[in-house]
Amino acid sequence: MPKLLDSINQANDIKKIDQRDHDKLAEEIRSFLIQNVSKTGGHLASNLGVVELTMALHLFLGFPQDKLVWDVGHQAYVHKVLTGRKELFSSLRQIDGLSGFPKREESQCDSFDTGHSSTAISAALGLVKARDLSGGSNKVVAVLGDGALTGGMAFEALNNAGRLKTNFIIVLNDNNMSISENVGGLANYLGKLRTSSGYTGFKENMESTLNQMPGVGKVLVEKLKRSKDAIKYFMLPSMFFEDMGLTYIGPIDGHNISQMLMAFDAASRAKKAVVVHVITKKGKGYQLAENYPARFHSVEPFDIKSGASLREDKTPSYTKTFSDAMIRLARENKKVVAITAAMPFGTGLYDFKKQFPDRFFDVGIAEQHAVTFAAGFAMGGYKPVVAIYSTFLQRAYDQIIHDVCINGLPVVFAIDRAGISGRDGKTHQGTFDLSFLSHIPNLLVMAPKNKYELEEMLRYAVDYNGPVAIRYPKGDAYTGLADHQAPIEYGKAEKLMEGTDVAILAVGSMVKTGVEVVEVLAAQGITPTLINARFVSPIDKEILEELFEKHKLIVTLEENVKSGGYGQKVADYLCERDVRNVKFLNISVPDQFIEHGGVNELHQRFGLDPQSIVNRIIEML
Ligand SMILES: Cc1ncc(C[n+]2csc(CCOP(=O)(O)OP(=O)(O)O)c2C)c(N)n1
Repeated sequence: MPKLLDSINQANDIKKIDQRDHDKLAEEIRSFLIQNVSKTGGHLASNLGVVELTMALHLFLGFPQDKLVWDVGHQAYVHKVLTGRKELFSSLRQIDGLSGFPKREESQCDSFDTGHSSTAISAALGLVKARDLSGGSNKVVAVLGDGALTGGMAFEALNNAGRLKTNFIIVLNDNNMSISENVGGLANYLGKLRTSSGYTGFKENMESTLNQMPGVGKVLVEKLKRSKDAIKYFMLPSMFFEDMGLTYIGPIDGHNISQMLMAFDAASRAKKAVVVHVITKKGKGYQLAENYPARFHSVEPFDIKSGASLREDKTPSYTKTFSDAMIRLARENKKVVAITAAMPFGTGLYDFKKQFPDRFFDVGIAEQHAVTFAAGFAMGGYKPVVAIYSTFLQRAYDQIIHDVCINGLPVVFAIDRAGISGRDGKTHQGTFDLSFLSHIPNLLVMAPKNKYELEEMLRYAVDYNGPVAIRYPKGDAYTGLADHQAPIEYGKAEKLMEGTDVAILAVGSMVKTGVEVVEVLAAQGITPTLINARFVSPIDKEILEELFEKHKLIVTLEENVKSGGYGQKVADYLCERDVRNVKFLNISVPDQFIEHGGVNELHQRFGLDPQSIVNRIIEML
């Protein structure tokens, strides 16, 4: 029998499927997702959870005229399947292949490029206003998860949407999970809503029950209606949204398409912003993902039967190094506390949480708050270590400056996934942190070359009486450079090899590449000096003076965009000192957004692999 999915080849094709076949189509989509993601890796559990929700939205909306904005966007795979991209799934997250996130370049049906959390309501509200001002009549829907609702921007947008006098639908996809369990007062509140019969349900039941009471019923209903607000306060937990000026509909079973269609239809009649609260099950339909939704949030290729990853890293990663080091430091120093913004697993703080539950703080997807919360903690005499991925720390730029650095507070930023992080693509590459951190006064910025140096830097940072940022990449931290372990000294680089003619200064992850470059050059009779920069702020001017004297070419290597990076700082010093007889080569990430792909492939594409670097050095010489 032909598969239903075979007849879905472009947007809106789902409307041709008989309603009685919807469940079967949902099943086919789930199986399609599991098969494909098991081969390519990707976000699985969230997508399995939104199969019926996405189908209902596609039955309700018309593409591309209607606008659907996915929050984060990691759960847009089903949307991609339903908009003519199913044939591309074998290339999901591969270089030049299908992106794992919404992308307008890929399809007219993607309304907004996303990857970071809690932006959907704001973006969609902008689309609503643009529609209204230009006299349009298209529908606009934002879909966000309960995790995303812990982000401050979502509240700012709700606050703004409360004044709206035209239609805007906000679907709250509540699966009771962020990547890990959702945290905080809001999660508790949603828990209450989930178990309530719901505002609409309650109202209807109440009215029909009372109306049936002979004599008094109708009068009572009218009275109750007039004093609706008073009653709602006591009886209806949905008041949070209602009081902000939004209509609340729910909770609705997010795996029941006809119920959702009724809710969307009702929601579309309101001349205001409406929150439709749907309850879904993360990982639905794949038992392992239902049981372990956090593990199956984002996966490497895996074996479907056992769930085992097919690409398990055997070598110690920087994340694991950080994880172990934090536990040691916390044992030694009672003032060390750890903060994460909804990423206890990703950042490696999960073990810390288990051992020191009172000193571990998951603040939700709230990077800005995490940083200022850390500032307060430091002001109160503690040593907060805030572990955030490079790309998500972008959000907290002002908090780093205004709350931490202006106050000169001893907050440690442990910045994971720095540099080219790979398959999540342009919204997730950590290629800007050196630029947005190394110009901030008072802030030390460091990058370790390997596992041992990360441990040393963390120790140094915890002892240091001021703000420190340490950035390190995803992946292998055992870089084979264990012999070089000079103690960390304020602002001092580390000389790894002494040579002539060429001096290579490498930052963090690029030190290993530097060693490989030196090996290739040595085979060609060139013996460079190799420096591990260690500090990107402040830079080691003393060592630069020495290098300027003895070398003809200075080369900097870093996994950061060129603008504002380490290389430009060195070049600036070179100009400042008016050094004329030394050439300069800046090897860095180009000033552009880097798409998804394997880290090595992307390094090669952008000239950050050893051979490309060797070629450029030889060219310069
Ligand atoms: C600013 C930011 N911080 C962290 C993340 C990492 N992240 C991706 S998805 C996710 C959880 C989202 O939870 P929810 O919105 O409930 O969606 P679900 O996956 O449960 O469907 C997190 C923390 C992010 N994308 N953006």
